[in-house]
Amino acid sequence: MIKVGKGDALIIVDVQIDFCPGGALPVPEGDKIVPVINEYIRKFKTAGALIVATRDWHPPNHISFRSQGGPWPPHCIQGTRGAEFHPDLRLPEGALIISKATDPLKEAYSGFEGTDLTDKLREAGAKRVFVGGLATEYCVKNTVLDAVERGFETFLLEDAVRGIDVKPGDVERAIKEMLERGAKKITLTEIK
Ligand code: VGL
Ligand code: ZN
Repeated sequence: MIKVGKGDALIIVDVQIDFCPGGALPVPEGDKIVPVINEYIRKFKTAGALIVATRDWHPPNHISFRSQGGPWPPHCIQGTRGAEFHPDLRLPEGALIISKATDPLKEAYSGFEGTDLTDKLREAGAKRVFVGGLATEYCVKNTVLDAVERGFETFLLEDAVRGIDVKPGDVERAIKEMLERGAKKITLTEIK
């Protein structure tokens, strides 16, 4: 069991309408993690931990879009409905929202890239971070690896992530890589 408290941060990655079924870049079963994440939120909130939600927040001409030669259909365009958090996600008051990949010329899968997330976590006194969300092998993976690199003890929320698996095996390989690099995996029942 792990007892959460101050000094911990929950990082919810890109639980947005466009990444859920029916959205512009749907992650299969992406919406299934929402009730699980809500339970994590409840536990972390009760424990006085910091709660962070990242969001993919692209300009309409973002470099990752096919129209610009990138790999993805247009998604999570700033101010559109698809860029909103999933309507059932219960982000508490005081949650820190981190917008990323806002530069038209730069892809940024990690919540740390081009944002002040590191400073915000340090200011809050966070030593451990717990990361879940969408998609496992893109934004979750890059956020987890950056957290490890920055010296945070980093946990992957195994039951609160889903991936795209563009190539079958991508998700499995991503999880393996995160664990090899020092992240640990954990599920809701192990959290007190
Ligand atoms: C993501 C693909 C493109 C993600 C963002 O949030 O994992 N994936 N943009
Ligand atoms: Zn994106």
